Amino acid sequence: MTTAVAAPVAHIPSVNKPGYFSRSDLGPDSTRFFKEQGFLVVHDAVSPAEIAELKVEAAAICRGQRGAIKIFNSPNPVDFDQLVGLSDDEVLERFLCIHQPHKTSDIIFKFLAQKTIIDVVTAVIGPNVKSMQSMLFIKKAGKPGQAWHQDEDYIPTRDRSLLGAWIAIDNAIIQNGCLWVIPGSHKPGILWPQFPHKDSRYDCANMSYDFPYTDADAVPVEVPAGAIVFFNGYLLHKSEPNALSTGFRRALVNHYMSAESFLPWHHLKDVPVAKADFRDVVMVAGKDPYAWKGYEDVARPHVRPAGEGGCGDGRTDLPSFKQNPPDIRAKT
Ligand SMILES: O=C(O)CCC(=O)C(=O)O
Repeated sequence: MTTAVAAPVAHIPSVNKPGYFSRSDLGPDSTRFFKEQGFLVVHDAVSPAEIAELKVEAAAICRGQRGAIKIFNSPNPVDFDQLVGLSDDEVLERFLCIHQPHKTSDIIFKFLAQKTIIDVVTAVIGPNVKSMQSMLFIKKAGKPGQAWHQDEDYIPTRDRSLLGAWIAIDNAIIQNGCLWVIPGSHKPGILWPQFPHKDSRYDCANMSYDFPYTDADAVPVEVPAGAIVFFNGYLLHKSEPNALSTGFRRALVNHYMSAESFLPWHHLKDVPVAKADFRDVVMVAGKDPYAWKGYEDVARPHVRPAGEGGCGDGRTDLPSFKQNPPDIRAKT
């Protein structure tokens, strides 16, 4: 069983804060808010029983009870034998984030089509929606956050329809590393440059820079367990480290896009870029206009590199990076 102490909720904003809605208030106002600001919070979107189910499932996945998990950029899978005899908390502590858990867990798969998520994605994306990614963040006390980035840096759509649904499994507050967003930063539709930072507050994912906003424009998105934060794929967002001394800040993040758009992700050799369309996707609403192409089952769960022990890819600081910019075509 998981015994960690929950983060305090006392000052988490109520539904009265701009952008915070209850399930029953979803409608034109919440859709308009999302389109203008690029994010939206829905309180009580996931029941306490479902949250309890997710916590148990997270531990089972991290114990290897749902199948193999690969290590990013390594031929070796996670060695689950080393975890035998440890408590759930001790097992969970080993992981920052597992990508694609829906490929191995029926419970996580079910959450791709969670009711509130379907209500919101069909309102803001359109009637035909597919999902291509899930991520299970565990983020125990002391683990790093993620530097400023835009999700379309990683998952390109052709119509800017990418949307993340961030399900809070624990209360997420500033101290344990909640999300931060820059409201409205999705609107220009520009992907800002990135570099492989060496800032130990953040994991190995690249950091965006030279965007026309400052930290003063950022707002923390503190939410209680059971809330879902929805955010646009062009929205600049980050999370800080979990600075509490105990406990976890778990979240399940699913990504969605319009089924009308090709998904030029994981480009295949010999396929012209204009035809690239990753087909390991799950339809969650409406019809798939490309169903005739069929579906693939190629993505596998893998752990994300946290940066502890180094990222192994020439980490740098921004001034040095700018002095020695990479070839523009390879620029990250
Ligand atoms: O949950 C976090 O700490 C970061 C999540 C995030 O940045 C993302 O899902 O794109």
